[in-house]
Amino acid sequence: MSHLPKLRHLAVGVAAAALLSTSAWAQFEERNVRISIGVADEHPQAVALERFAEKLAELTDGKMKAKVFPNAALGDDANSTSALRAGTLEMNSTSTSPLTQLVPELGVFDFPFLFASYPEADAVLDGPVGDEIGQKMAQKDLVLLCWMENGFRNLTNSERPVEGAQDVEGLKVRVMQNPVFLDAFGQLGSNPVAMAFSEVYPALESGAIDAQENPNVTILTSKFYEVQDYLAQTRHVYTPFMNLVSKTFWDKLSPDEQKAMREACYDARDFQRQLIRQKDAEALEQLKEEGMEITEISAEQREAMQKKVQPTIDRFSQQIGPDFVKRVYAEIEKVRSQGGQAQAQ
Ligand code: KDG
Repeated sequence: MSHLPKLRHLAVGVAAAALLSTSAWAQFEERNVRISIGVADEHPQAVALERFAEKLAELTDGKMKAKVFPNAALGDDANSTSALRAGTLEMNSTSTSPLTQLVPELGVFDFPFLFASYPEADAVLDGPVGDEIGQKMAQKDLVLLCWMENGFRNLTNSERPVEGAQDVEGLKVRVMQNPVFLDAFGQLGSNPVAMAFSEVYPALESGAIDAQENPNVTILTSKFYEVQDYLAQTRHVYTPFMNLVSKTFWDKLSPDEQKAMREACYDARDFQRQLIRQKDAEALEQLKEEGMEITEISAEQREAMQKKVQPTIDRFSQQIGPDFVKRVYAEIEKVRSQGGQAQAQ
C-alpha cells in the first residue's frame, strides 16, 4: 500500500506548524545584552528594563538574554556611552544631558521649562524630532532603540526652603555634566558643580555640595532624603532617558533580532512612562513622610525664574542651531494648541 498520502499529510503538517510558528522562521542566536543604568534597582527605569529583558527572551525563544546593571556598576552615563561606541558594552539607558558634547542637539532638552506637560514631551520624543535625534545618534555609532522618562526635575537642598529664584542664590548645586545646566543655574545666582550621578550622594553627605536636582522618584530611590532637608517642586526641566545600543553589537544582529529588541523596548517604554508618572506623586508623599519639607513654586515665582534663565536659552539656541530649536518649540505648540498642556504635568 502506498505511503504517499500519509507522507504528504505529514509534510503539510510540518509546513503548517512552521508557518504558524513565526519563531521557526526567525533567526535567533544565543546573545547576552548587558544594560547599564545609573539609578537604583527600585527605580521605574530598572523595573521597566527588567520587563524589556523578559519580553526580549519571550520574543526570541529565550535566546537573547538581557541583564540590567544598576547604580552605574558598568559606568555612569558618559562612560557607559563611550563603552557602547567602543563596542565593549551592548546597551545603556542614559539621561540625554551628559551626552551633549557628542550630539549638541540633545541640549534642547535641558532648556528650563521647555516642556510643561507629559503630552508635550511624548509628542516631541516619539515624533519627527525624536527621529531626527536618532539619526544623529546613529552618526556616533549608537542606535536609539527607544525613549523612556527620567521626568520633571525638582530641587533639593540642605540649607533652606526654596520658594523662588531668590532662595537659590548662593547654593552649591550639583548639576549633570552639561553646559546648559551650568549656565542656567549660574543665571539663578547659585554655584553649580557638574558631577556624575554616582558621586551625588557622597558629595551631599560630606557637605561638598548643598543641593541637587532630580525627579521625585530618583530623589526617593537614591535616598537623597537622608542627606537633604528641603524639596522644592520646581519641575524646571524634563529629562528623557535614551535606551542606546552599541552599533557594533546591533550590526551583528539578524533583522528578526533587531525587530525583537525594538518591540521589547517599545513595550517597556509605554509601561515605564505609565509607572513613573504614577510613582511621581507617590514619591512626593513618601518624601514628606521621610521628613523633607516640601515647597511649591507659585506661577509668579516660576515666571520670574523663566525670565532669569531666558539668556541661557537664547545663548544655547544659537549654539545648538536656531532652526532645530524652532522645530522643537513648533512641535510643542502643536500640542498646546490642542490643549495638551492643560493635562496634569
Ligand atoms: O541612569 C540615569 C542616571 O545615570 C542619571 O542620568 C540620572 O538624572 C540623572 C542625573 O541627575 O544624573
